[in-house]
Amino acid sequence: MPRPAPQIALLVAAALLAALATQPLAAQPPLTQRPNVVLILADDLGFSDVGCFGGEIETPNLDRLAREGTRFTQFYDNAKCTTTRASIVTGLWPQWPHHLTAEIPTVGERLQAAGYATALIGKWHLGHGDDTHPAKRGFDRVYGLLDGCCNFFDPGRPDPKFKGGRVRWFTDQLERVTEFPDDYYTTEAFTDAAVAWVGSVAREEGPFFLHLCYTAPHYPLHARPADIAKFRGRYRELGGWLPLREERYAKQREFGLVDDAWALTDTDRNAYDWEAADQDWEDLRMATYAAMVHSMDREIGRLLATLDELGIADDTLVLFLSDNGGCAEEPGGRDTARTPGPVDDYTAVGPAWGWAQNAPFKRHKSWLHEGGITTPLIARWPGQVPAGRIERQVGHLVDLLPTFLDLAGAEPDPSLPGRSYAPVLRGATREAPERLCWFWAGNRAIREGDWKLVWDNRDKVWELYDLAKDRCETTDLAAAHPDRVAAMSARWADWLASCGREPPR
Ligand SMILES: [Ca+2]
Repeated sequence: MPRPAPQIALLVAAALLAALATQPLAAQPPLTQRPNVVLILADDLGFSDVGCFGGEIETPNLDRLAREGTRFTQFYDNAKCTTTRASIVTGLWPQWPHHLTAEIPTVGERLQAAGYATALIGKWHLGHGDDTHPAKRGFDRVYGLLDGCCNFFDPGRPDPKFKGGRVRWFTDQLERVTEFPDDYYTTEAFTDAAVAWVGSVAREEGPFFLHLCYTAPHYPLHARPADIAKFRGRYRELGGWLPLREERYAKQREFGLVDDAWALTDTDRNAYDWEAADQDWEDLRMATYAAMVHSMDREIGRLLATLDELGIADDTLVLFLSDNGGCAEEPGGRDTARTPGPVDDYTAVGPAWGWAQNAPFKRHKSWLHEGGITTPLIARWPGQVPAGRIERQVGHLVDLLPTFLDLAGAEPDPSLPGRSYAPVLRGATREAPERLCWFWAGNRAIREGDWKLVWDNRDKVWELYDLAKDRCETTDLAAAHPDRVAAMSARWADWLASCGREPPR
C-alpha cells in the first residue's frame, strides 16, 4: 500500500491542529508545582499593535510568546492607567476616592504570604505614601516610576508641556532617584532591573512574582533613532490611519481573531482628514510610536532569553497585556514644528492613530467601547497553557489576583469580585462572569453575557450592543430593548455604589 504523500500527512496534521484550536480542551491534571509568574503590562498599547494581534509593527518576541502560548480576545481592562493598576494590585473594582488604602491587601502582600519573592519594576501609578509605596506594600524589589508617565531618556527632567512641569517620582527601593546616566532609556533600564532580579531569585527556594510595567508606548513619543528609522516612511506610504485599520482588520480575519460578520466601525469622530494632514509629520509620529513598541518587544525578548538561560521557562507563567486602549490625548498639541523622538520633545500620536491602534474596535483609552477596554492578552506556560491557541472566554483584570492565589495554592478569597482564570489559561471552560462594569471620566459600561450597555459621556445616552454579532459596536439596539436598557443601567448604578461612588448626574 502506498504511503501517503508528505503533503497529505501535513494537511491531516494541520486539520487536527485546527480542530484542537477550536475545541475546548479537557481540564489539565492538578498542578504539582507552583509556577513563577511574570506579569508584563504595556502602557496605552492598542489592541492590534503587536504582530500576533494583526499589527504591522515587528514584534517577534511577543509573536513567539503567542505561538508558544494562547491569545485571548475578550479580556478586559479598566480603560485607564490608574484604574487598571488598581484592579491588578488589589483584585478589586476601582475604589473611590482612594484605590489603595492601608486596609486593602496588595497582590504583593498576598503572594509574599504564600511564599513568593515579589518585584514591581516599571510604572506603579498608585502613590508613594506610607500606605501606597510599593516597597512598603508587599514588593521585595522595587524600581521605577511611581507617577503616570515620564521622559524615557531622562525621567528626572520636568516636562514643561504636561501638568505644570512637575518632576516625576522615580524610585529605587525607597530612595527617590532624580539623576539618570547618559544613554538611559526606561524600557531598557526596566528590563535590566527585571533580568537582574530574576537572576538573583531564580535559584532560591520558592517561586517568584515579577510585575514588569513598561511605560511604552505611552507618550511622550521617545525612541532611539535607529528604531524610528525602521518604520520611517511606512505609514505615509500606506496612506494613513484608514488603510492601516483595514490592513490590520484583514490580518485579524486571517488569524481568526475576529468574526467575519462584524462590520468595521465608521471613522471615529476624533479622527481627521489624512489628505489635509501634514503626512510626513504624521508618519514620524506613528513611526516613533512603532519604534517604542518594537523596542519593548526586543526587551521582552531579553527577559524571555533569561528565563531560557536559567532553565526556568517551563516553570514560569508569562502574561502580557496592556492597561488600556490606544490613546486620543494630544499633550504638546498637533504642532507640526515639533520633532517626535528625542529627549527634548513632548508629543503624542493623537486621536486618529490612537483610534486605528485599536482596530477593529471602536473609540480609545478612557472610553468604554471595546477599543478602550479590550486588552491583547497573551499567556505562555509550556505544558500548561495550550500553544498556538486563540481563546474567546470573557475575563477581566479582577480575575488576575484570584488566578495567582489559585496557582500559588493559597486559600481563595470569596470577598474578591473576580474568579480564577487559571482554568481558561489551561484550556478548560469556566463559567462566564455574571456581570462586568466600568466607569471612567463620566463614561459608563456594563456587560452581561453578550449584551453590553455603554454610555459615552459626550452623547449622554445609553447604547446597547449584542457583542456576539457586533463586537465593533456599530448597531445600537437600545431603542428596540428599553426594558433591558433600564434593568442593566440600574444594575450598573448598584455596582458604582458598591465601589463607594455617588451616581453621576
Ligand atoms: Ca495607560
